[in-house]
Amino acid sequence: LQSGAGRRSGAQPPGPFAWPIIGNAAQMGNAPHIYFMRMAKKYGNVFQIKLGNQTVLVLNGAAIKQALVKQAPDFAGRPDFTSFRIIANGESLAFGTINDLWKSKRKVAHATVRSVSTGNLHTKHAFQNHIVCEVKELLRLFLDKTREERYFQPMVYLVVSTANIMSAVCFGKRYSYDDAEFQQVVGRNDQFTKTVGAGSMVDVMPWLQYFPNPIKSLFEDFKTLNYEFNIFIGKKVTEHRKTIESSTIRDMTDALIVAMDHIRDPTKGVSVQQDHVPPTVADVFGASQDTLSTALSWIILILVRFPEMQRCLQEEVDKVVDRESLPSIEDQPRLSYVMAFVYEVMRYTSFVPLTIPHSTTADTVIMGYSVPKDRVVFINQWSINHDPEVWSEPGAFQPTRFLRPDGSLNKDLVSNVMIFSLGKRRCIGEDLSKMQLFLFTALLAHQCHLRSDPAHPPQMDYSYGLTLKPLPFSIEVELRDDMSLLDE
Ligand code: HJJ
Repeated sequence: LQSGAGRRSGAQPPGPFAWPIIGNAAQMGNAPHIYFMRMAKKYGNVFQIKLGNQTVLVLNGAAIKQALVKQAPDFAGRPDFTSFRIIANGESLAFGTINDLWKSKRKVAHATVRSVSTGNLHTKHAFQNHIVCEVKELLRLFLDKTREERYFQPMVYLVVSTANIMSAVCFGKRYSYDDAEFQQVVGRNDQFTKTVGAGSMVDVMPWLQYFPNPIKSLFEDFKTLNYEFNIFIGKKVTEHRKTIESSTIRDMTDALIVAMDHIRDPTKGVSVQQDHVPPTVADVFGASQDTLSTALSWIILILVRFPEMQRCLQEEVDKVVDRESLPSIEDQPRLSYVMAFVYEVMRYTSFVPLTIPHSTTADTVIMGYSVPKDRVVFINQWSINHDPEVWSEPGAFQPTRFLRPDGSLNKDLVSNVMIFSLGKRRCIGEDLSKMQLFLFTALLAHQCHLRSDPAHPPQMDYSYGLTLKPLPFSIEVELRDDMSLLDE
């Protein structure tokens, strides 16, 4: 009756020897997902480690779908981490615990994100328009920087650029590249990502925040950035509430106000119902600008590192789109190589190597091992994207692995890439992200050549956090045509 995944109590998961006080923290080093790959080879897809005095269950490969999909309710919790309590004052949907109120809010958040992006043909075109406008601004800036400095670092501009796309969607406003307030709000993704990534020191050894040390100061910076981020979002929501007319929804904040004010927390009295809008806007705006700027920086890094990829992309885009128009969502079915490239960037970089940490909501059993309630669970997405049983040469960058012999996109194979998680906690921005990455890549290939600085060839190294960020690198940009569509 029972498979390996039954509910019968089983043995403790195996795992490496843990040192006193720090446990396995030192072995994880600055690439925990790689350490976990090694441990999975030795102990199997389910094993446990110790971080500080906390036991952490690590799931790899096939165990991930089993936990997040087949045993979804048991594995949908979030640990009560020190850093998670700071984000949106502990009201974040993405980092918060699961309950009935959470389920209603997630449903509304998901529907609202769709309603301003990929919901229907009309919203898709409005969203596309925001993206195209912002890519034009970005290319103008890239050309200016190339003229002024020749080689420049693109990362900060990519952050402002993706934040602007979501600012247009969320608030109906874009900011200039040198707006100091906006830079302050969106310019500290490194601190955010390092503090909330799986294995973050302050979460596994909370006592570190109580005496002077580098982890304490990182955490202090994290608190400041969240405080200022919340003020920025709070102001936006207040302005919107003052001027909203429910007959004309201007942007996502308006849409969320209309949709979320009906939601009641049954555990609270009528007079103390919270405003659910600010934390939801913070999650959508924060998550999209951090993850999409990271994705774009990897795309650009790979384009300059492998110039032949640029040529392949341009060849396909040139077959489908003429010089008098720009690539659009209608072209997507015929731009299979562009989509294959985007999927290969997601697979190869796996720039969200581990999901936001989960926790168990009940005593349970996975693959024959018993796991108690409230166990911290790390989900190693990297292990799926680099599994040699699934991918030939997983360490090689090969977009064509996703193409069928007739050149069409292999839909079955792309669904094996895991970067948006699975199950009850899966990303609500997946469709939005894929559309944005497709357009960005197609527009870049159609409009320009990118080259790296030969004095500083691009590295594939990264800094670890919730998202893996490439190390700083420099590029130059040249338009493909003198007659530019950018002037229109
Ligand atoms: C932020 C960067 C922030 C929030 C939210 C409230 C929802 C990469 C993966 C998921 C992203 C998860 C989410 C992040 C929320 C940021 C982000 C920043 C302040 C925030 C798996 O994003 O610098 O500040 O406050």
